[in-house]
Amino acid sequence: MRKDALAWPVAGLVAGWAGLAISWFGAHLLDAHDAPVPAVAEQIVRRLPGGLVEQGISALGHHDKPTLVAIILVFLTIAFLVLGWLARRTQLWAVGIFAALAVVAALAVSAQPHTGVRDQAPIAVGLVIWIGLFSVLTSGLRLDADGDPIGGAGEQRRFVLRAGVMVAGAALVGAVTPSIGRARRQVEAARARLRIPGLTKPKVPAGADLGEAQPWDTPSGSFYRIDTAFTPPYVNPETWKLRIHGMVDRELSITFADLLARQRTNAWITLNCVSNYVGGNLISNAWWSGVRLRDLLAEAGVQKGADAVLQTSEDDWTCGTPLAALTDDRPAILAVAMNGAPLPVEHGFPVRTVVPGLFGYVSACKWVVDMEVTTIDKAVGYWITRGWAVEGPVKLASRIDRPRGGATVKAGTYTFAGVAWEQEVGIAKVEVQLDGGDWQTARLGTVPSIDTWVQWAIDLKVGPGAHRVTVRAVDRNGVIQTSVKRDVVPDGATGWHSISFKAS
Ligand SMILES: Nc1nc2c(c(=O)[nH]1)N[C@H]1C(S)=C(S)[C@@H](COP(=O)(O)O)O[C@H]1N2
Ligand SMILES: [Mo]
Repeated sequence: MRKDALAWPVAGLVAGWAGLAISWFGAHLLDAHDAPVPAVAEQIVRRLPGGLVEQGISALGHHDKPTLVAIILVFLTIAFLVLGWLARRTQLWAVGIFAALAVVAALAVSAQPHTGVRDQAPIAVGLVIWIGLFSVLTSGLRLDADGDPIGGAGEQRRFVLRAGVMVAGAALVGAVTPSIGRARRQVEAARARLRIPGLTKPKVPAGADLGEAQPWDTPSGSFYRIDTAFTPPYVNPETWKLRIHGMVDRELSITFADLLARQRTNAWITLNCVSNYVGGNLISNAWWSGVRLRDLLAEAGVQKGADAVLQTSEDDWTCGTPLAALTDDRPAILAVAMNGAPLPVEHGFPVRTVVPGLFGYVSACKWVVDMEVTTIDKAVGYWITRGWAVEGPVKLASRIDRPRGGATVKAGTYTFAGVAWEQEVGIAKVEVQLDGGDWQTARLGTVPSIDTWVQWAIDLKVGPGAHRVTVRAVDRNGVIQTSVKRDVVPDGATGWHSISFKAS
C-alpha cells in the first residue's frame, strides 16, 4: 500500500472534526436553540419507543444523553474515515457523504421546538468547512499519470503541516465554545442577580434524619435529574410568562414578577420518577417554595367538566395532570425556589410545577410556560404516547441504603438503614427481614407531612458469612408493600428491595 493512502482517511477525519467544532462554535455564537449533534441525539430519543428510552435511563442513570452523544460522535468518526478512504477515487464520495450527514442534522434540528434559520446556519457553515478543508488537504494527494502525487515531493510535509494547523484550530475553537453561549450566560447572570424576598430554608425537622444513610434532605447538586433536554432551555425570568387557559372563565397570563408578588407556600416535598427501579435513586427530597396552583386555578375560574391540566414546557415537553391533585389540600405549587435558592437551570428555572404524590412524568413540568385546563382524554402528555400510563400516583415503596449490595460489614450489631415512601398516604411501618427470618419492625424518622419520604433504621446482629436483607413498608391504610415484581413501565416498579452482603 502506498504510504499516502493513509492520508485520505486522515484528511476525512481532520476535516470532519474541524467542521464539527466550527459548527458547534457557530451554534453557540448565534445563540442557536439547538446544536446539530445534540439535536440528532434528542430526535433519536424522541423517536425511540418509550420502553427503550426508559431502559436507557435506568441503565445509565443521568448519563443516558451524554452516552448517546458519544455514540453519535463515534459513528461520525467512522463515517469521516470511510468517506476519506472512498474519496481516493473521486471527491464525489466526500461531498456526498458530508452532504448526507448535513441533511440528517438539518432535519433533526428543524424537528426540534422553536428552531429556525439561526439553528440551520451552523450546519450550512459546517458543511462548507467540511468540503473546503477536505479539498485543501487532499488537493496534492491526487496522483499524476506516473502514479506520483501531483503535489510533488514536498506534499507529505505540506499535508502534515496543514492537517496540524486544522487540528490545532479546531481544538482551540472547541475549547472556547462552552464559555461563549450568550443565552446560558445571560440566564445564569439573571439567576445570580435574582433576589426572591423572604426566601429561607429551615433546618431539617428534628428527628427526620436518622443520620445512618443518605441525608433526608437532598442537596440541589445531587438531586436526581430526568428530562428530554440535552441542553436545558435557558429561560429569562424577565420574559417568562405562564398562560393559563382552556376551560376557564378568565384566561390568565402570569409574569415572574406577578408570581413573586403572590403569597408563597413552602414545603418539604419528595419528587420521584416513574423510571425508578426497585432500589434505584431516581427519588430526592427538597424544600420547595412557590405559589399554590389551587389559588391560580380558582382565579382563572375552572369550568364544569374539566378534570385535567395539560402542562407544556418551554421546550415543548408536555404532561397531563389530574385537576384534583392540583386543587385538593396537598401543596401543589408553581415552584420558584428549591432549597432556599432560585431553581437551578436543570431543575426548571425560573418556574416549574411540583405536585407531591404524583410521578414527575405526569406533574412536575420544568420550565413550564403553558397550562391548558381540559379533560383527561385530551391531556395526553409526552410519555403517554410512548406507552406509559395516563395516571401516575407514586407507589408504596422502600429501599435499603445501608449496607450497599455486595458490601462487607463488621460482624456484630449492625445498623441497617434506608427510606420508605408513599406520598399522600404516608408510611406507618417498615419491616426488615434478615436471612429469611422473622420480619422485624424498624424505627422510623419523624416527618413533617405525608409529602416526603421517611427514613428507617434497625440494629440487628449479624454473624460472619454471607447474608441477605429485605425490606418492606406498610402504609397508613394498613396496606403491606407488595412483593410482586413489576417493571417500571407502564406506571412504576413494584417488589421488595433485597440485597446480599457479607459480614466478617
Ligand atoms: N420540561 C420538562 N419537564 C419535565 C421533564 C422533561 O423531560 N421536560 N421530565 C419529567 C420527569 S419524567 C421527572 S421524573 C421530573 C424530574 O425532575 P428533576 O429533574 O428536577 O428531578 O421532571 C419532569 N418534568
Ligand atoms: Mo420521570
